[in-house]
Amino acid sequence: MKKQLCLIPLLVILTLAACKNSSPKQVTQKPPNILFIFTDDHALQAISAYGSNINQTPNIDRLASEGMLFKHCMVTNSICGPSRAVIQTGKFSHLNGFKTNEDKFDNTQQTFPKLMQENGYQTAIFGKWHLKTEPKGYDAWKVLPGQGNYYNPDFKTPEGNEKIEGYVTDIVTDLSIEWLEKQRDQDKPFLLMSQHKAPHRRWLPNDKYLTKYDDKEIPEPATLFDDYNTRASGAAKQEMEIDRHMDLIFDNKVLELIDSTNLDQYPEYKKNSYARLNNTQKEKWHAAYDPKNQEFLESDLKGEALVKWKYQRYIKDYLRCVASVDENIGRLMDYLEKSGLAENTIVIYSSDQGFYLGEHGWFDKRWMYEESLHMPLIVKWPGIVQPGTINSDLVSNLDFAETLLDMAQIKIPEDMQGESLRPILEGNTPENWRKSVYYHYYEYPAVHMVPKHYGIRNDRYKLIYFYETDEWEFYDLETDPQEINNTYELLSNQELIGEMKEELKKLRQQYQDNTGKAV
Ligand code: SGN
Ligand code: CA
Repeated sequence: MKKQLCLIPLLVILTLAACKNSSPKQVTQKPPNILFIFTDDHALQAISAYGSNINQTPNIDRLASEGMLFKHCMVTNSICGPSRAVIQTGKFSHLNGFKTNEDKFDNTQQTFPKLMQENGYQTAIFGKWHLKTEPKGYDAWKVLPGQGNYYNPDFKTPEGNEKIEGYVTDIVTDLSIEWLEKQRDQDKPFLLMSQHKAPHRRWLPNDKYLTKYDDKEIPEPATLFDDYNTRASGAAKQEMEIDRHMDLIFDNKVLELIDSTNLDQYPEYKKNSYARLNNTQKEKWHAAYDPKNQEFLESDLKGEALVKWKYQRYIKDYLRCVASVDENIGRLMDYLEKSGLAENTIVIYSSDQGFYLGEHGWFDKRWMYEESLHMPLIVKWPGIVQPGTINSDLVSNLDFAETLLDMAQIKIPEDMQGESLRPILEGNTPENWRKSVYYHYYEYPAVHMVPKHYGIRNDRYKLIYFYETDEWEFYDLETDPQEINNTYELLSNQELIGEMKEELKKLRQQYQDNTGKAV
């Protein structure tokens, strides 16, 4: 108790003296707890609160009805490790040093959990981390090595490795609840980051959901058979098509196709995915997939019909993984209610980037197009956020570190590059709020072969520069929300494009990005 009493006056002073955006009137009596629930590759198109036409997420919707849903939260670099590094540091990839999944996070640098820890918060992280070096700034942590596994996963802990039997989404929640209930210091406010592997590729659902949607046909996206006609050259050269690159064995789980001719191609799958299941889990797996696979093999599908089948198998497994996420968000919210913590706990839901659920014929992310640029962001803040609000401002994962520090009434360092979302959460978007976001993707050549690019998006238009081939794309999101008409060459767009190039130059300067070719 004593420690907490000391913390409050200190936080008040810090708030009055130095917060970038907040006003002193909002200082609460007790610093709030923060529960940050984060997933991997969860697209807005699969969340009913975002208007999904293919999925129901009752618990995420419940969170949205109690908080604020951000329609336009955008990632600065649509890939896992880089998105997480931006969140930790509040700085773009070129400054935090983690530009691609191949990089290693410099864990000696300033991060928001370290600052929270130094300012009296108790901090913990469980689940997916993906920054390679050990988590720093956390009083407690158990993280998945690399991508982690869905079934019976291993965890890295300060005490060494630990294998936990069960399904990863349930386990991450179990670890989170256990820490809240039994391990944390009850006298301190907390930051708990509960970070899921799901619904990352290769989409292994919990055994209880293996037959969910079996009796349904999931609607296809309008651009499943995109021909990439108007685009720069990269779109046709990528390797993320359901048609050509989604693997019937790896991804679609037709294990019957493994035979002596291809056995060597699948050792990793055998080792890390299906092979990790215990006998009971395998039995359920076979009971669910074998009959469906038989039917598929007998139908001998080709061409478009095969793509349609692969899409159904893919999307159903993806949504089954999301079902576990939604269920576990409900479990955590119930726990907060039951324990009396809900009243002073901010709950945030987000995911490292968006994902293609068949749009443009794709799975995966990386591009600056809408589906992978957007991240879900929902914030419940009792007493501050008006329940059930929808916000349309342009916000970003670049803002998370500053927002969380501001929520905790901790001074925001000058060198962070985002903005605190606190005024927006209070219902007062500042007049000078950003009018455009800046994006830069670097991982090429690499898996899925998406070329390097940077660009700018405002509330209506998007300009993308594939600088290694010197190609541009320009989209009007109002008249072409699916981004199928690149109108960069159109004469009538030239003035607007010129203005956006100027703005792009300014943003690169403002954010100190000298990487890639100049505009
Ligand atoms: C793995 C996946 C890719 C995925 C990257 C990055 N292949 O390599 O499909 O793009 O991770 O994902 S898999 O065969 O292992 O599933 S990220 O979310 O971690 O950035
Ligand atoms: Ca991801």
